[in-house]
Amino acid sequence: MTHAVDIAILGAGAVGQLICRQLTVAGMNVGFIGRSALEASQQVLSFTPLASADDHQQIQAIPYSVPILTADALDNIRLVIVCVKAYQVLDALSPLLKQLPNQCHILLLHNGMGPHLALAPLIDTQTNGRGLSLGTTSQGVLRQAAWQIKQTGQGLTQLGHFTGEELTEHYRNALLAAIPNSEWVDAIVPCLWQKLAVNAAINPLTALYQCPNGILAEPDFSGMINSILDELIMVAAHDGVSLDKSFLHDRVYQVIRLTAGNFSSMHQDIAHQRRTEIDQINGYICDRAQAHGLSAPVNAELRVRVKQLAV
Ligand code: KPL
Repeated sequence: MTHAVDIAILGAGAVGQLICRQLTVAGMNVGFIGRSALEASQQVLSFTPLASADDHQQIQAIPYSVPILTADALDNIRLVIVCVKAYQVLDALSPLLKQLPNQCHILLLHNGMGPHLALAPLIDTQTNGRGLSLGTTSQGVLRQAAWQIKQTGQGLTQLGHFTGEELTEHYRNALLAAIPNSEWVDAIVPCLWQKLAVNAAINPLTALYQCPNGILAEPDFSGMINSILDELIMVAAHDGVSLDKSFLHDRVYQVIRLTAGNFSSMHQDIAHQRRTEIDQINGYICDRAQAHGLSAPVNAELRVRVKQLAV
């Protein structure tokens, strides 16, 4: 017996495809929301798992197929996982809100912060029972071709409620069972700020200095990284989130060590002349500073410099 697809993924980038693979393997009925009615109704994807230390043979790519859903066929969807870039969230999701059933829950899973603030008022909790959860993942994954990804690292995934109706226990348990090293946290916003700190420190510096993450361990960068974190901690405190400097500092340097050979997503965006997420990373710190009548000059300068690179 085939079951109707009830989990939809919006955004078939590296993270979207990884989550899709993990939910498929766990037996969930998952599909991608297509960009046009002309797309195939099934898409063949390729997933290469992470090699373990005991794997002496070459790891084989695994082909599998997933339904592509059109925007007019979303009646059975109960959970949408949004994995597009942060700057695409509102444009991609807003037109779908009226097509999705009222009881459909939305989970945002992207780098950077910001879209949740604009989206929250659109999630009309009183009348339609919709809810919004947020998440962050540090799983390493590389997109090798349009529908081909390779897992490159393990990492923590944190999910939690933000506003409106809570995600039902059924879907919460399904997500936690499917995504390795994942947890449901009581307060997700501080977790997003912690991840933002990692991206705010690593991404613009690797993009500006055209280097892999590991180079940032050199002492030349420590003053800059400290200033980025100090401003972020000050702004987060005005947003009601208290962050510990030594914890954040350790976390940034741990990621620099663990991903030393990798090029950050912002470095890759610049290298491929794609739009970056600077507005949702260091830019978010500046925007929240401004909302509180403050300034974050170091993050503001990085925002300007990265934008200059992108033209
Ligand atoms: O998330 C990342 C990114 O590149 O966007 C880090 C953690 C910095 C790893 O490269």
